[in-house]
Amino acid sequence: MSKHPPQQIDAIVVGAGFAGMYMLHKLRGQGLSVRVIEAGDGVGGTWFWNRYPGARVDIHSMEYAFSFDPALEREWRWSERYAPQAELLAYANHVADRYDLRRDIQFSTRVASAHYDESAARWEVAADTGESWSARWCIMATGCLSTPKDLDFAGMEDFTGTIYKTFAWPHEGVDFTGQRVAVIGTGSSAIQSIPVIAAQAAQLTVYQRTPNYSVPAWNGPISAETQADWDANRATYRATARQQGIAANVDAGEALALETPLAEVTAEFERRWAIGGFTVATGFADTGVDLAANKIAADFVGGKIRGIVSDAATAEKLVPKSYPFATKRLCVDTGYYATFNRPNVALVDLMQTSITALTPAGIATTAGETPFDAIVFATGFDAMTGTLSRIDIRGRGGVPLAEKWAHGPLTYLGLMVAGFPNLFLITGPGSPSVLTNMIMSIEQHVEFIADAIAWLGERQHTTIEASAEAEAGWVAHVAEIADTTLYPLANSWYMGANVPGKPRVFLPYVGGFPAYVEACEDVVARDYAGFVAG
Ligand code: N01
Repeated sequence: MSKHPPQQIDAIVVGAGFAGMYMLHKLRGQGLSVRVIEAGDGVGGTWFWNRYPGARVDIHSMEYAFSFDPALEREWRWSERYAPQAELLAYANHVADRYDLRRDIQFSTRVASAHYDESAARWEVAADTGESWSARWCIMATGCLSTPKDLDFAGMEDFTGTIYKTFAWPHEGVDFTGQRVAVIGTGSSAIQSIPVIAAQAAQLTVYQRTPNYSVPAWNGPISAETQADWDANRATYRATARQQGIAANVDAGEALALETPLAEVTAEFERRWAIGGFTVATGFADTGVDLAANKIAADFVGGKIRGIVSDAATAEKLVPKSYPFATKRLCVDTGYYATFNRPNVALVDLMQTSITALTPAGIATTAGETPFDAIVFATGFDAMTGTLSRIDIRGRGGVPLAEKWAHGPLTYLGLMVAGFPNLFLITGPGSPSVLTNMIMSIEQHVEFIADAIAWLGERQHTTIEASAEAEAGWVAHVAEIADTTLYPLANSWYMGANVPGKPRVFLPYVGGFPAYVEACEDVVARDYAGFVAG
């Protein structure tokens, strides 16, 4: 319980990543008093925490930047096609400075609870520091991948070397020179860090449970011509990106692979492989919805892996076979597969041997024990719901959000939850979020929320809430669309399948960014249809 009376404010925002920073800027611009509460001691969210070697964005940097202020866009210069973590964090700090955000952000403070007081129509929010706030609006800008999965390996405390976690990397960096290093996991974090660690360590052993599809980034400096082209055509690129959903260059093809001669399909995949990034997955409209079409893409990428990795047995282990192409998050890499050609790199297939425990010296599997100086966990996140379910959030009647979401998240547009008035989620489950350029989705959500609050203010309303019917309709729609795709066939974090006991529900909205924006605009045009204002 708080020792002091709660601080009275208009809006509390949880998290000072890109979502929380822009939310603060917008609401302050509308004259509201706002407090942002952030667990870390700096801004940047994802890019504050994930400082592992090789960490970088996998959407083009110029698109992975705010678009709300043309002056901000003009003055910031990215050095590489895919900016490294340090530069992304510098950008976040630049935004915080430029808009004087820090004076309303409280760092090193973790929100523990948020309870709705029905009689006052306010949120009572308490932090682990003992402080508390009372706010009309409570906005969760907590990120989609911000709570790591619990590490459940036996003997964690027995290991006498050093344990590192990609999602909580030491700020001073790590020098692996001369060390025997293990990496557990082969998701995006591992796939980015493995080539960099391999170049430094004496020996690197990768423990892979499920191989991932990865496509080349072809990262490099941004040329003067590219920069000039972007500067001249910024508005067009931004508009194209909003249509494509992910990024301007994904160039979503409308042709069906199954109705196109195989030689043409292969040529198109080759063309896209040479461009790199997500464009490899978006060439044909049936790749994500038809198993036979998907197999063509899978065979193409499998062929690339076999072509890059010299040892046939290792290549075979690296080729995914248990799920359709791109139904687990596609990775974008720099030299990942080629890293397995290095003499100091070994691959352990956890489908053939499993980890039994960490030992004082290293890792024991059913095949024996291997000594290590360091073990890197790149084991992923309790995605999209993990952070929200760890905060004690209670709505009308004291109902806990975790209880309401026991069988999977229920939201209207991924923005609000019935029974939780004035609580907004930025890029929440049921919104496109992780299937898009996150910055683009963040801007759209922040602007929706700010506009809704302004609209309510103009009408002297003090509350807004999703109706139970609208919520049920949206949840059914999200599930229905997911079922038209191949996504549910993979044991992915999109499905909650990476966390034992988590309900198996497709978490983001897969209908596409343009369709989602249209749905939001339609709701607004119909005076916030599906929401109840009071
Ligand atoms: O996490 P992941 P991540 N024993 O869940 C394995 C974004 N991101 O941090 O697949 C053995 O993808 C697990 O195996 P399996 C991006 O959206 C973006 O890498 O469950 N292995 C898997 O291989 C991404 O998708 C960027 O069988 C275990 C790995 O650990 C998301 O964040 C960069 C295990 C976890 O992979 C998460 O990526 C980085 C166990 N007990 C991340 N538990 C960019 O923008 C888990 N694994 C570039």
